[in-house]
Amino acid sequence: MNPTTAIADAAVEVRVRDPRLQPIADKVLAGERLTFEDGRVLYRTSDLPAVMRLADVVRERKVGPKAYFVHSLRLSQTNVCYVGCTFCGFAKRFGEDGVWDYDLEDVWAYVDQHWHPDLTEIHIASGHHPKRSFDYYLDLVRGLTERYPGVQVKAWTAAEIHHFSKITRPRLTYREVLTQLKEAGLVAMPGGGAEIFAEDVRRRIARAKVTAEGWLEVHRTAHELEIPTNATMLYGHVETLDDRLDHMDRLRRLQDETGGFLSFIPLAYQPEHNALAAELEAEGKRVHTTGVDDLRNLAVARLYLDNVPHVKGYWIMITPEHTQVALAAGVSDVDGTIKDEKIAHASGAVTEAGMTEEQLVALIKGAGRVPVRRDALYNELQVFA
Ligand code: V47
Repeated sequence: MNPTTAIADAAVEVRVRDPRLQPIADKVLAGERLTFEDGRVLYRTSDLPAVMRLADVVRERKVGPKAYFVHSLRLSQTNVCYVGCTFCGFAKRFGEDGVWDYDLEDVWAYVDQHWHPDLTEIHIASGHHPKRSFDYYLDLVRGLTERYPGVQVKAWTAAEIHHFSKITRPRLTYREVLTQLKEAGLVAMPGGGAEIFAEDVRRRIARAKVTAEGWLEVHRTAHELEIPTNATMLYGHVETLDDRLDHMDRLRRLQDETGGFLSFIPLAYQPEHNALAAELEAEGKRVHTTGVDDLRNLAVARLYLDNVPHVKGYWIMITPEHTQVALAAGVSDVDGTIKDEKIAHASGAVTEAGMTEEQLVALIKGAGRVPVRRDALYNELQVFA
């Protein structure tokens, strides 16, 4: 190991023990873009503290001392899904135990049951239902928007938008589907369904889902229609580190084109009650992501995705404790109250299904940051100075 090298600009100093990190640190401090090869070094260096510190510098430059959360409700109007992604423990078929499939009245009753006066976001993600028509989804968005004024509907992953396009006759384009959803009240889109873009992995874990190109095209179209979106990456299963970089690289290129991504959310694979977990178990490879991998992955994302405003630590999948530490590794957003998470918990997530605002504020303050309650579009609603 070379002697410690201090790299400084006017405001910050980052100590680097691995000499391979030195040119990368120089670039980060100069605000220059990192290459794929730089990403490989970041994923492999043993000097994780320096990687985290560099990511923290980038975060600080983007948002200062603030860390964001949203008062949000998760809504999955159904878990009926026939796509068969092997990492998923959430999907059910008709007639199976634990299946649900809400009519619109059930959706309103669900929201009423979980209602909170500070709620500003309903985040919807569900399954690819083989029988519901596109009109049902339009009525759902319209109904939520009319019934709960002030609440923003952030709905459906690109995979579901692709599904809506497939079920319409004559078939609607992504642009037509999104235009109609926007007219019905859709404000933003979540980032799910991205999984891993690399074709060989996608074929193994999400064979019948929208392709990587399709996912990116849906988001490109949403951005063109001024619907901001998020992006996720499912990691910690059978992908390689290069696959992760390739995934982020494709997102970075799209963001260069459109600027429509608000936030990037790495999703740590939850390895229980799903087919992939059983496959990995049989190969003796079923493991949960480690805290070190979670932190490194978030830090690399912050450094690589220089054009995305926020990196989100998803406490549901990496625990509130790791999320708090992640606020020192590039994370500027901790998602939100959520209240009733179903997808990760169907695959064994050990966290609660929701957190209170008080808990989130304490989590952020405990990391030395200023909590900011935001809406789905990152408008600041309350600063907890
Ligand atoms: O689309 C499914 C993933 C996503 C598992 O946009 C799994 O703000 C890990 O998209 N292990 C839903 N992941 C969650 C999601 C999300 C979460 C937080 C914030 C945002 C946002 C979006 O979860 C699915 C799928 O990609 N998923 N099963 C599993 N076993």
